[in-house]
This record gives sequence, C-alpha cells and structure tokens, in this order.
Amino acid sequence: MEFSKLWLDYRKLADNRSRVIISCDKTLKDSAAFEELKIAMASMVPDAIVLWKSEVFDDDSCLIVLTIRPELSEEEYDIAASANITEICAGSETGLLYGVFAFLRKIALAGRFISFTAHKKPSQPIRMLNHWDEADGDIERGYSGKSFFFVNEELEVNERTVMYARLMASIGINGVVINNVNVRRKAKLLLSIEFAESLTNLGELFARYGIKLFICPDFAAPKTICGLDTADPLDENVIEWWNTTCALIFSKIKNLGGFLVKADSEGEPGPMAYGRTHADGANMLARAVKPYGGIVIWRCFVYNCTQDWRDKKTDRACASYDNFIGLDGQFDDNVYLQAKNGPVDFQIREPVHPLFGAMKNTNLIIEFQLAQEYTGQQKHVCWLIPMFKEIMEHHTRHDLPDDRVSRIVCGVAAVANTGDSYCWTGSELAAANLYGYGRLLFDEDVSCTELAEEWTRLMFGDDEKVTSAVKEILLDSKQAYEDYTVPLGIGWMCHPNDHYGPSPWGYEFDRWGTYNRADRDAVGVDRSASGSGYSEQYAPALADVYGDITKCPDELLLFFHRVPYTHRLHSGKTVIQHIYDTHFEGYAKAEHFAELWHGLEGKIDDRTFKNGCERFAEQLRCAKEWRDIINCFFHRLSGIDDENGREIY
Ligand code: GCV
Repeated sequence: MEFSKLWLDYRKLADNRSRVIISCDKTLKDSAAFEELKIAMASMVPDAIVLWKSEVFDDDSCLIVLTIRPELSEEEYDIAASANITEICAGSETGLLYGVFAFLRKIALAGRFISFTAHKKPSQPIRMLNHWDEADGDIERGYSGKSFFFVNEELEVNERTVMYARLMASIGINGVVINNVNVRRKAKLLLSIEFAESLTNLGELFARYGIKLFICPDFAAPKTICGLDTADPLDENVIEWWNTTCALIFSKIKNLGGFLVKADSEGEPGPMAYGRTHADGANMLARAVKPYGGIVIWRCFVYNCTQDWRDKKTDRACASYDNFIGLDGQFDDNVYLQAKNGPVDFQIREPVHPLFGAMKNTNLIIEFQLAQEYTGQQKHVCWLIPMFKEIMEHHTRHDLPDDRVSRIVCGVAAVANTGDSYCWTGSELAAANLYGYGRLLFDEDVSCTELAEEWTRLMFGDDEKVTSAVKEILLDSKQAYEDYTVPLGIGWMCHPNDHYGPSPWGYEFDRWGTYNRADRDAVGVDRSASGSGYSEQYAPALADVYGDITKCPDELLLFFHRVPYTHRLHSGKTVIQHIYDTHFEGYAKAEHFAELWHGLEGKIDDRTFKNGCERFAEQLRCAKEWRDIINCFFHRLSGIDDENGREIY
C-alpha cells in the first residue's frame, strides 16, 4: 500500500551547486544520519552529486561534516551551519540523527542553505508512542486504517516500517510500544518464540533510528502461554517463568526496552486477583527485565467499570489516585507509572491528573491520546498540541522545587494515531498532532504557533494563503471542538462504545462511572470536599480553587460542581447561556474552517484537498448534530430560552 512521506518529502532548495560532500568518520558511513542526509540532499539539491569526503572543495561545493563528540550527551546535538559549510556534532549516532533532522528542517523551511547555530538536547528523556494494534491487524480506537506492524498475524518489517522509523526519529520519538495494552488473541504470543525473529528484526530497525522497542505482555502469560494454574506475581513458579522468558527474549531482541502493562483494568488480568498489589505485580516484572536494562511501564488507568449509576459515592475520577497513592515509594527504580493526562479518560477538557506531584517517590510518565477517540476521530480537525502544552506547563502547586508537570514526569507517552492509510493518520491534518507531539517533547520551548506554521510549511510548501489558513484552522480547532461538544468540563456526552457523535445520556445510566447528572434543576458532578471529595486529591492550594464553586475556573466548573442552569460563571454569563452560545459559536467556527479549506483548491495537491473536503463535510454534519442535540437537551431540561432568540430544535 502506498504511503506519504509526510514532512520528510524533501523539496528542492534554491541551490544549484554540483557537489554536496558529507564528511565523517568511516564508521558513520553506515549510520542512519548519513543515509538520511544522502536521501535528503538527492532531493533538495538534485543536480548535485553527493559524495563521502572529497579532495575537491570549491565554490560549487557544499560541505556537511558529521562528528561524534563524547562530551555531548547521547541525544544532544550541536549545529554550526553556513551556506557552504555545516558542522553537526552529537554525543552518539542517535544525537547525530537528531542533529541531521534539525538541520534538514531548518533548510527545508528556509528553502536554501543558511547560516544558523543550534544546540539542543531533548526536554523529556522518555518520548514514547503507544500503538493499540492487534495481531490480527485491527487497531483499537484506530481511525487511520489497519495496523502496518501486524499484517496477517505476522509482524512486518518493510518499506513502510522503515519510513515510520524515519518519521518518528525526525520528531525525536525514542520508544515505541507496538501492540495494544488490551492484550488479545494472538498478541498474547508476543512473548513466545513464534514472534522472536520478527521482533528482533523490528528491534534492529528501530535501534538504527534511536527507538527502543516495547511490547505489552499478557500479565497472565504464565497461564496462557506456559499452562501454569496461576499468574500470582509472588508465586515461585510464576517468577521463575518470567525470569526465564525474559532471559530468552532479551537475549534475542537486543533492542527490547521492556514492557507496558495494563493490569486489573477493564477486564485485563493483574495482581489483584491474587490479593497482591500493583507494586507486587510491577516489581516482579521489573526484576525479570532488570538484568537486561529493561523497564516496566505500569498504567494507572484502574477503576471500577461495573459501577451502579445510582451510587453517588463512587467517583471514577478518584479511582486512579486512590489505587496508587498508597503505593508511593514501593516501586522498583525501573518501574514507571503511566497516568493519563486527566483522571478519567482523554476527554476534551479534564483537570490534570492528581497523581502528578502527589506521588513524590515514584517514576511517573504522562499519557496523552493522539488517536482522537473522544476528540473527533480524525474526521474532525482537532489539533491537541496547545492542550498538551498547557498540561505540561501546569503548576501542580505541590511543594517541589519546580511544580510543573513537565518537571515532575520522567517521560511522556501518547496513544498513536497512525495506521496504514496513505497519509498515515486517516486525515491529512491529523498528522499535525503526531508531528507537534514529538517536537514538543524534544523542545518544550517551541510555541504552538511556530509548530503549526512549521508543520504546514513542511507539508504544503510556502504559499502564504495555505500557511495562514491551515495555521488558523489548527490553532483554533481544539477550542471549536470543545465549544460545539461538551460544555464546561462535563465530558462524556458521546455515543456509547464508539465514542463518536452526541448522546447526552448515552452513558448516564450505565456502568462506566461517567455521569453528567443533568436533570431539570442542575447539571454537573459535585466533586468538592462535601461531594465525592475528588478535589481534595490536589495540593491544598489547588484543592481550594477546584473545591470552591466561586473560585473554580469556568472551563472545569461542571467537572467539579453541580450547579443550577442559572448559575453565573466568572464570564458573567449563566451556565445555560454559555452552553447555547458556545454551541452556536463552535459550529460557526467549524463552518469557517471548512470555508478556509475550500479556498485552498488548486493550491495544495488534489489528494490532500479532497481528503480535507470529505473530512470537513463530516465535521460540519456532526458538529451541527452536537450543537442541536446538546442545546435541545439542555433547553428541554431547563426550560430556559436562549436570550438571543436563536432557534433551538
Ligand atoms: C485500550 C478507554 C478506551 C479503551 C482503551 C482504554 C485504555 O476506555 O475506550 O479502548 O483500551 O481507554 O486506555 O486502556
């Protein structure tokens, strides 16, 4: 299946030199950095021959020198570029590759060789993608086609996976989990000899691009693969089985980074079935992978998914913190707890997860979701990077030298939004999420405006109209989506199961713990100290803000409080009027995006243009449905008319 090169489709520079010389030590000639430069130069300076070293260096030559400098850390690079000579130095081959990509990005954006200097090392040490791919090729919450890792139940290493590794390295991703955290069917066999060879090959490919390979193992593997009658993490036979299995797979798959585990969550097996704790389970695996430098990433997405909706005491938002806070300090040093960015589940608006900053003696990773499960499923444009940046910069108000999430976590993961569609992400514009995510983790200082502009120009060239339209769409899209979908942090008004489109009570009388408690008098969930107590999971200064109806920020009001429709927000509007206004405004923004896009006909390639037109048509249809169903729902419940007299169906 054909695929796009996305932002690595190197365009011709304004340069007519006939010679590009890449000078480096012989040992670097086989490196991915050298190869990438060769590929790029062949397209960017198509009239030139690309040479490794050369006796001749004249006005018609351009020289790029690659050097390893041991005083730089592994992923750190240093660039000194001029129109004729560029030196890229780094601490390792991976750092060199990052330097090469940074150099290529800079000259691609300038359209010619330019003078500049750059010195960077990544802001986040662990920069991961979590694929929810199944061995049979399906992708859980996948909106971009089938898996390109698993084809016909086999693990593939092919041109597409090479392109994938190049794309990921170009944005600085250094860890990839290839299979779903819900370990189903044949994926359970990933730990067995059956997959060892293909995992080895994929691991080698990834290693060349500085990416560690991770898998999600079946926690119950001692039962499902080995036939033991238990998977109890403290059982000697179980421990022995994991030790032997890890010795085998780590010796074969040299670039294996370790495991990502979803345990005791939504039906996945885990230690609790044996009366053991999450620390018992995670540490047992961590000890098995430790001799090989492996790590275990253990998810905190644990809650009761068989709740009674009438039970107002149980609050899903509290669950993750409640399950893990008591275990702080009990995890081995090669265990990382991975918590979602918010306490519930990747809604368009949630408060930041309360474990960040509270769990002071545990390695933490924050998990975002690029796959737009609740944010328009890659049919709606919803550029999530401003939200990710805001969350990373959020002050937890815990007593720490630097209380920002970005300083508390040891790394970041995101559920991938890729598949085997031509443009990788189903929607051409959704690739901006993937790009922005990696770039932001590598360089936290880059602004969203810069990222939007950079991505647009790398993808579509320098036409001002295109840049300005796409940039505007990206930058305003998240707010528009929030406006025409769920108001004031309430979340979850989507269709059950597929999570697409409006259904205000779709989850209301169900077991999943995701309620809005809307009735004729009021809406929202009381999570203050006198309600479920969730607000108390934050540091006192924040608990005070969230728990107090007069201080709680508008955008989170209904997440934390249950209020009458006539409650006045800080904005001065009543809740009901805010709901009506944002829904009309959000839809109008979506209409505006579609118009901007249609204005680009002939300025971007047909395939991309059509892809956008189809998606915007669906976004408009669905946004209208959201607007009308949500407005109508609250109009009927509250009986309060829109003060601007607009028609509410
Ligand atoms: C992989 C939500 C999604 C599930 C997902 C789960 C998780 O519940 O709907 O598809 O399962 O989150 O993050 O584990």
